Amino acid sequence: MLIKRQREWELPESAVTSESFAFNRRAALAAMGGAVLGFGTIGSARAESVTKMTIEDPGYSAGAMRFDPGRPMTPQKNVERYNNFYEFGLSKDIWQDAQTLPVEPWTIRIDGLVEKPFTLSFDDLIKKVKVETRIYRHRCVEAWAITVPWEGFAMSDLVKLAKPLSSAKYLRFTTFADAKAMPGLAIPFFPWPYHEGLTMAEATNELAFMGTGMYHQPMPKQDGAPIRAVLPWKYGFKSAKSIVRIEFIKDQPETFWEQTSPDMYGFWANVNPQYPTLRWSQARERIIGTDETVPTVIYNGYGKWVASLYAGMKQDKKLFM
Ligand SMILES: Nc1nc2c(c(=O)[nH]1)N[C@H]1C(S)=C(S)[C@@H](COP(=O)(O)O)O[C@H]1N2
Ligand SMILES: [Mo]
Repeated sequence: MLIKRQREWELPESAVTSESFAFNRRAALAAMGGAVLGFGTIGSARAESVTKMTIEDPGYSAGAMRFDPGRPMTPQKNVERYNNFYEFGLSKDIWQDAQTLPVEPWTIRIDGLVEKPFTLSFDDLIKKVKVETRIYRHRCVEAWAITVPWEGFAMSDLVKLAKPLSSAKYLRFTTFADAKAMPGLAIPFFPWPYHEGLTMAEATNELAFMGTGMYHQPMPKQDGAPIRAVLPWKYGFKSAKSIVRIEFIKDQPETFWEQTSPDMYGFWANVNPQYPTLRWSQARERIIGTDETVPTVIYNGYGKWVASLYAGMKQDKKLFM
């Protein structure tokens, strides 16, 4: 059931001002030729040095490097202690609170326009797919970025298992929601549970991934245990965490963020530095774990794999917000 919500609501002031403040401060420092400071405002783990990723690193095969991120991996600790998971609150520092997420047993409901709706356990699902490592860049709409060695499987494997009917044109993902475990559900203006969507073509694109772990370990709760979407060419909010249901549907689903803030966050949300949000630029991104910002690239640099998905479409703001 949808709780009454405020359609004009945008990201909390704290989240946004921290971003614009960081950039302004950086620009000011650069202009003064000043020393580089860490952005100490949101958690200190971020200031740690970055691990240099090379193909020789133990455990990461050439396969994992198939989509060469071209950047060092973000230290594990930074990825695990700087999160967006609004079910646990609006701060980035929810990793401890998220430990109440009950992940065992975990079941996923597959329904809608499929041959036969079914529910399967996470443990059964993982036996039916080919688990691999992929190192991807992740670009949040708030203009920060991480590079993560995910473990998981191709989203297309899941689509195959689901046996969608030809009438299915979209997928709708729903996240676990239990007010007992998740204090954020008490924030009334959000249309809980968190829900997101993709076209079938997007979900079966080679890049679309279901994450079940990172850094050779099971997915931490705060990062979306036990299973989440990983869609590296889109803003991070498309990658729903802790998924409990996948519906195959005919019409484009309205997403959590479209319902919350339709002027800011759209269905497509493909990364593009040319389209600012209403409130901040998308031209650059801040690399978590460093004090660097770098230019943002269209489709987060994954255009080679995904640009063709949008070839017939109007290349306007809608596609990139
Ligand atoms: N269920 C759920 N999924 C979510 C979110 C959320 O608040 N709830 N935040 C999204 C956003 S905005 C981002 S940037 C990524 C963050 O993933 P990370 O914390 O593992 O880096 O998760 C996405 N998936
Ligand atoms: Mo995000």
